[in-house]
Amino acid sequence: MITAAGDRAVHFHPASLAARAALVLRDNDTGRLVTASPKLYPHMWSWDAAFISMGLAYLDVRRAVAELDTLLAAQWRDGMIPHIVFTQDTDYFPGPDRWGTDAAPQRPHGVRTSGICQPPVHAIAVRRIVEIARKTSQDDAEVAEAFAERAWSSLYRWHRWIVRHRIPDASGLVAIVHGWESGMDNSPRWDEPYAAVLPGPDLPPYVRLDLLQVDDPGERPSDDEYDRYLWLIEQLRRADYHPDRVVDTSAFLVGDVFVTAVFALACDTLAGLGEELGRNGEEIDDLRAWAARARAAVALSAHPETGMARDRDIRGGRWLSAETIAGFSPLLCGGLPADVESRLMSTLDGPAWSGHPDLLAAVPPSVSPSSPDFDAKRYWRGPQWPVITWLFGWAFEQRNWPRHASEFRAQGVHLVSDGAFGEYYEPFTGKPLGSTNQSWTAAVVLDWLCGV
Ligand code: 9WN
Repeated sequence: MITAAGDRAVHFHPASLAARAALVLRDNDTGRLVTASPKLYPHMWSWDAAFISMGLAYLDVRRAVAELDTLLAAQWRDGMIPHIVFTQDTDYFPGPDRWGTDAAPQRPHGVRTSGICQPPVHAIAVRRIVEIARKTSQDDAEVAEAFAERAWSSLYRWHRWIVRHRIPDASGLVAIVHGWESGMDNSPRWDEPYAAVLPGPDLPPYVRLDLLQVDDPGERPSDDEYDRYLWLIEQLRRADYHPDRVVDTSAFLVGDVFVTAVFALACDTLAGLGEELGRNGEEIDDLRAWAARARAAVALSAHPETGMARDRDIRGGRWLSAETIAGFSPLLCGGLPADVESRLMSTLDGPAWSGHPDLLAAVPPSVSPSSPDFDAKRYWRGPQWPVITWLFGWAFEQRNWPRHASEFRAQGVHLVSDGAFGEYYEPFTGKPLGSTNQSWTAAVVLDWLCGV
């Protein structure tokens, strides 16, 4: 097992950093799946698994494919890909009993899962695995293409589930029913909608286990936030995880611009893959139409001058405008007028974001240091997240902005060069926070360093 470095005086050479990243993935591999991290997250998370599989592809394409096969085997019968696939480990709360998904009629058989979802990045991972495999050998290319062929319909059903069940209002944004579905759990984006979530007196008691795994509870969400997270699970259980009943009854219902932008990217990516594989034209047309609608919804949410995208509190009937990384979602998927888009890119490069003079690495923090909501070490309220840097860099590549893509890659590598594979980083000191040896951090490091 590798021990975390995390000393900023230590800078690993790229080859040693890549070797350490490979060891992190190997150490976190249970055989059936790679856990999101060794202790804090001892299960499979949906969007982590997508990034992890991409990193695994540099080590062993068959193992990469097996990772996504494990995730897809847990797909619910209605098409939803659940946010956690549980192992037998009991050190994480809330575990499967608290989720109570065993009673949901559309749950998958033979595996226990949570009952919500996460950002739909999976098609992007499949695309990347195919690209990586094609550069390694004919045999790897065949394995990856055969996988893409068999995974395609599952991913199409996943995207169709989102369209059928999660675009509930005229904003056209993909809605989430729990902050965990955004992947950015305690972001200030959710402060207003969470203020309206009032845990009932019948919230069953619970004990947090996450705080046992971090050095400082100030790196994790507060107890007050946890009560709300748990109360929403209670509401989902009471709706039997029925997708429409959940949307009708959850106290939290927010159109998420980041998830919507990722959805637009993923629909286009899946459509492109489908064209290559000779898939049914109607399904490809659906994906293209869903991508166009999602892109338009993100653009429509944006402030007309700054281009900053805004989430929509659907329950509260208002736009939300916290200054977070999600505001830059239109740069992921496009759709803004050219002048507004270039203003938005200048803001991202500027002193309130990646160009802040005190940052150790010039990549955007999760919240602007000039925002009153900024907290340098608390989870999604300020720290820099390598995986988010990777996603923006990848999108910039797709959008044909190679200079930005390579700057994000170089600065991302600088951020993680201490070799600790932090879940997230304190932006001024570069201290690794949350979990170390976090699998998706190792995976994106492999892509940055070995990328084709
Ligand atoms: C809740 C696993 C996951 C990531 C999320 C991140 C965090 C879980 C938690 O860890 O969420 O799903 O317990 O805090 O916010 O993006 O997928 O790495």
